[in-house]
Amino acid sequence: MPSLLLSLSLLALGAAPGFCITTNNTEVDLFDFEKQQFDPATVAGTAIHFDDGTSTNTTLPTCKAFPGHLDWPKDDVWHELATLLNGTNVLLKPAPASSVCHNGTAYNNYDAAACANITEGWATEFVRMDHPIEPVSPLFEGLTCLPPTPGASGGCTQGGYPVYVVNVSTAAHVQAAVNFARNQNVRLVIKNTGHDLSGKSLGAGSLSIWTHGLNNIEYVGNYSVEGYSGPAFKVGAGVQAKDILKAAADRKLMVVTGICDSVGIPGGYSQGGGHSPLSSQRGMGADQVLSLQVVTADGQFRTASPTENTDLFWAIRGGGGSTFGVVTSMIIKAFPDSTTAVATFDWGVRESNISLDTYWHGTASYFAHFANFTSQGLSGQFFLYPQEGRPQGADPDAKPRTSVAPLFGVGKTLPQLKAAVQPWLDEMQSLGIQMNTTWAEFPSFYPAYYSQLAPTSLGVMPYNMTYGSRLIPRASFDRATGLNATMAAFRVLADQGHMFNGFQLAPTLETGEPVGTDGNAVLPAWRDALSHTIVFALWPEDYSPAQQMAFRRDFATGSRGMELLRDATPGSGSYMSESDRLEPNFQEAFFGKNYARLLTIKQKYDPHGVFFASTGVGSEFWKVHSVDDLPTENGQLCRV
Ligand SMILES: Cc1cc2nc3c(=O)[nH]c(=O)nc-3n(C[C@H](O)[C@H](O)[C@H](O)COP(=O)(O)OP(=O)(O)OC[C@H]3O[C@@H](n4cnc5c(N)ncnc54)[C@H](O)[C@@H]3O)c2cc1C
Ligand SMILES: *[C@@H]1O[C@H](CO)[C@@H](O)[C@H](O)[C@H]1NC(C)=O
Ligand SMILES: *[C@@H]1O[C@H](CO)[C@@H](O)[C@H](O)[C@H]1NC(C)=O
Ligand SMILES: *[C@@H]1O[C@H](CO)[C@@H](O)[C@H](O)[C@H]1NC(C)=O
Ligand SMILES: *[C@@H]1O[C@H](CO)[C@@H](O)[C@H](O)[C@H]1NC(C)=O
Ligand SMILES: *[C@@H]1O[C@H](CO)[C@@H](O)[C@H](O)[C@H]1NC(C)=O
Ligand SMILES: *[C@@H]1O[C@H](CO)[C@@H](O)[C@H](O)[C@H]1NC(C)=O
Ligand SMILES: *[C@@H]1O[C@H](CO)[C@@H](O)[C@H](O)[C@H]1NC(C)=O
Ligand SMILES: *[C@@H]1O[C@H](CO)[C@@H](O)[C@H](O)[C@H]1NC(C)=O
Ligand SMILES: *[C@@H]1O[C@H](CO)[C@@H](O)[C@H](O)[C@H]1NC(C)=O
Ligand SMILES: *[C@@H]1O[C@H](CO)[C@@H](O)[C@H](O)[C@H]1NC(C)=O
Ligand SMILES: *[C@@H]1O[C@H](CO)[C@@H](O)[C@H](O)[C@H]1NC(C)=O
Ligand SMILES: CC(=O)N[C@H]1CO[C@H](CO)[C@@H](O)[C@@H]1O
Repeated sequence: MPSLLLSLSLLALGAAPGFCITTNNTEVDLFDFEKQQFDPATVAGTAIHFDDGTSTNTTLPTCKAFPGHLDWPKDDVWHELATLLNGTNVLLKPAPASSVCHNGTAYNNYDAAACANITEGWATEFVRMDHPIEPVSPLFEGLTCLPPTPGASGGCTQGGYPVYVVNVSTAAHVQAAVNFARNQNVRLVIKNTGHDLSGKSLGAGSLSIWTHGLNNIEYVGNYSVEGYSGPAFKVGAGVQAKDILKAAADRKLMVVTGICDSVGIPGGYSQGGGHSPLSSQRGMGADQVLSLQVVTADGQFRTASPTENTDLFWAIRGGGGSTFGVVTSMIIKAFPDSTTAVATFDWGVRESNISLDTYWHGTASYFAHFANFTSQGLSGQFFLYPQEGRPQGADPDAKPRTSVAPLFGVGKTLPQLKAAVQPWLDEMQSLGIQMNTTWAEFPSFYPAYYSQLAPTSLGVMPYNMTYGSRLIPRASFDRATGLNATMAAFRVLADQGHMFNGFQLAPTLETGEPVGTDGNAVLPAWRDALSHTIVFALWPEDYSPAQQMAFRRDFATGSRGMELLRDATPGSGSYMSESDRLEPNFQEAFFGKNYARLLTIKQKYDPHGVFFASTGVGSEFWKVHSVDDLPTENGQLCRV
């Protein structure tokens, strides 16, 4: 019987799916912290009662409650919440970190030594990563409480920071916060690491759910579900890239994370998309998710998977954070570790002693090879500096430089990586461009990653900087079609002094293989992209709010700003997690053809608008009435 022999030999090789120990989401236990849930019956009649859908009042309040207004919950109601949360250090009322730098404020906590510490550490991670409310982008808070550095205004107020924080350590805490915010009409935000580049982990007059403490990681062995069979990890909502990279490396595995090791994986990263040095081989962060647990706006703790709450499962994987619910954990794919080669390349007008035109021919040559590089599984990061040391404003003497830092050849030896890029190196040589180049090979991915990407240094974004991004599709880097137009656009932007930080990757559906019958909600433009390119623009520090807005609008939509890249990439989009809050037609740019379906799912699971994220799904129905009309979270949230 040949067929039996065949299957026996396959089993002997361990190749038959399902033969080795496999699990699926019905077999993976919840984390202990997820088993601690509120029973709706026990909290009926309290401030955190569940939404049983029986309310007959269809008139929704126009605005969220606001401190100082009559509708803001009284102290005894907050006290009731604290009691129901049943623990010390659960309901917090945190002051901004820099409040210690300001004498005579309502916080009354001026402390010169503590201020010196905050001031010194301000640009590093330590101030904000373990802080309940400090964000990576203070600009979107409203800059109401800064350490005494140039550009800082005096005084200190709560501004766009949340007022209360639930420091969650159980699913019950999450349920309580969601129910309380819904019942009391209080604005709800979620902070994980605070990396969001549009201030979406902030909100004036809000209650914040702080997920940083949910850092459990469990290896669940071989996981099997239609569309995936292989190793997997279950990760709590607070797990950061550095934690899971290490846990995976310890098991000779790799996982998809970004280039910054402090970004939270199940938070904004996996929910907004998630690009990675592994993306040309394994797709997006959202493609890794096999199943997840989430507390929805009605307070219910749910599983979303290919077989349960499938619409929610589709939407959360790419539809954006703080929109459909609070994720408490995800099960994500892992892959066998492999030899990894890395390289860096630098060339510049001054450094390589070449003409400006030669520089741009070389830079065009680099982009023209992205299709070939990514088809060989290479991913990379590049920087285009308009002029070293003087990034601000137009400069006729600009001496641009490009730095590829690094190019990853995951699964490649050094000779293989060299061979993969040799045609491009030959072209650079024939153009007469001398580059500084480094090469290295590592036995596994983890040391290769850290050889290039330092444990994160970037702790705070400059306050005088705006940015926008664009996904560059294949045709726009193809010499036969759009490359000239793309390079012309790049050049006009660089000539104005704008710096670029871009990524080379091809996270196609075939590489990502998301589970579920209809894939996931990742912006479709990602699937045809060869690059996600971010462009940064700095305004003079003494600009008034009106001047800032004029500058930012001009960059976002003026004819010499990001419009140039939109014109060079017709039909493409922009990565919501590293984007401009002023992006025009954000629904199309960040969600593409998925928008209508995402909005339907949003309205199904969150009919009362408990969750809100600026530029998120459904955000067009709301407006933050910010101080100075700047695009910040420093103001009351109202329906429009
Ligand atoms: C220095 C730096 C480097 C970066 N590098 C990369 C990169 O290489 N690749 C990449 O793709 N992106 C990168 N990003 C962007 C990053 O992915 C986004 O900022 C992402 O939103 C961060 O998610 P977070 O959960 O860590 O951050 P947060 O700011 O805490 O949260 C981001 C958003 O998700 C929501 N959210 C958080 N947790 C949950 C939850 N459990 N349930 C529901 N909603 C939640 C928040 O409310 C907020 O709207 C980088 C950002 C920075 C600042
Ligand atoms: C998972 O599957 C692989 C390949 O089928 C096998 O080598 C490995 O031992 C399995 N691991 C576990 C924990 O079952
Ligand atoms: C219905 O809700 C609105 C908005 O919150 C409120 O003003 C009104 O009093 C409510 N009506 C009833 C009958 O409760
Ligand atoms: C409150 O916490 C205490 C101590 O952790 C625990 O014994 C008790 O059961 C908790 N009560 C409720 C209602 O969760
Ligand atoms: C948040 O909760 C955790 C777990 O209970 C606790 O260890 C930590 O100290 C709390 N953080 C703050 C700032 O209170
Ligand atoms: C803080 O302000 C108070 C009142 O204005 C003043 O008396 C005190 O000297 C100030 N402290 C410092 C350290 O400046
Ligand atoms: C600030 O204080 C923290 C904790 O107290 C400490 O770990 C850190 O090193 C200090 N930083 C500086 C710059 O002094
Ligand atoms: C998951 O495992 C359960 C229990 O073994 C089984 O009944 C179910 O069919 C499996 N589901 C999938 C999608 O494999
Ligand atoms: C290479 O590095 C050297 C030393 O840092 C520097 O002087 C030179 O300008 C660099 N050349 C290029 C092309 O980057
Ligand atoms: C730079 O190039 C020019 C002409 O190509 C040459 O004359 C000059 O010597 C070079 N300078 C250096 C420092 O190499
Ligand atoms: C990439 O370029 C090399 C060298 O020109 C070529 O041999 C290879 O076929 C190309 N690969 C793809 C997928 O185009
Ligand atoms: C792009 O520009 C080059 C020279 O600048 C020209 O030879 C080529 O034909 C152009 N390609 C297209 C598709 O227009
Ligand atoms: C106030 C502020 O953030 N200023 C920054 C403006 O941008 C430059 C260039 O990144 C920074 O060096 C300044 O700190």
